[in-house]
Amino acid sequence: MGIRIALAGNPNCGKTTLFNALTGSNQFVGNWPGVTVEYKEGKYKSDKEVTIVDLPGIYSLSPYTLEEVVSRNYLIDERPDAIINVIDGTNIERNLYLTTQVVELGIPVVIAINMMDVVEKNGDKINTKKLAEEIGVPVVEISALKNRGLKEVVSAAVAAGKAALPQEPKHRFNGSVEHALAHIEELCLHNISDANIQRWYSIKLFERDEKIQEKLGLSKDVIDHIEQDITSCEKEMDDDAESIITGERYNYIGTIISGCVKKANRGMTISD
Ligand code: BGO
Repeated sequence: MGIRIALAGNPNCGKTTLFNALTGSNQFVGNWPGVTVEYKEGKYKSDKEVTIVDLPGIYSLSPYTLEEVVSRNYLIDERPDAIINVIDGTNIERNLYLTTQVVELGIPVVIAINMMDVVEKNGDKINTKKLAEEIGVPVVEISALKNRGLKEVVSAAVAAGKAALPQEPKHRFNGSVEHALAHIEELCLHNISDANIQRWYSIKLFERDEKIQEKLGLSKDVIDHIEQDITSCEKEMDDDAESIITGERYNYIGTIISGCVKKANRGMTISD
């Protein structure tokens, strides 16, 4: 049985370089139905049972750009067997913002920290073991350009996909957000066919994502109920729902970075 692995990551993280290295000349390039965003699919050159899908480069799974909508629709509708979340190792902090969202989809994720050749040249240190523990998914160091770690990352993704055990995201929001999310799940998500994706949907509904309200076909009554949960949380936290979620993601990333990444001191030192 074939395995489908999607590559997801920020623009410029090296996704195209990785995709080309994995698929060689076995690629198909097209457009997503109805939109001009490019679509790339190819067979993994060392195992034709493995299909690699290159998703558009994105910073978030929000509904604000065409690329974001195409990528997230692919992930939630097509449900690949696993996701390789490609991260630019020289810019981990910014790249982890997408990671915090991708791990909520309930699809097995493997993080590929790319550009390790540059990270090492810069003298920076990334504690990948700790990073894997903190986020709750396997982490593999790679260099797409130097062909390093590529077999390892595909093997990890194939294993995760075959095991079909989506990792439970480690991150939890503030108590009052979690309370609202639990209410939202109970109200309208308990009977969707794939239970693993409930958390992601509940967060999107908390953020008042209209595309998701529509997709789930929620009645006005249900939307009004959800609105009560959101506004009471907003009052309690004195902020709007989207900013609450974004702020908490950045706080979480801050703690991960301070525990797992050590940048070499490249600042000027003044000596006598
Ligand atoms: C240019 N290591 C290094 N050192 N560079 C890498 C690696 C890696 O592991 N992986 C990718 N790159 P894309 P998206 C470039 O094109 O795959 C480089 O958007 C240049 N081009 O070669 O395009 C890669 O698909 C001139 O760099 O990313 C590319 O995710 C000077 O990262 C860039 C320097 O990779 C983005 C670099 C004319």
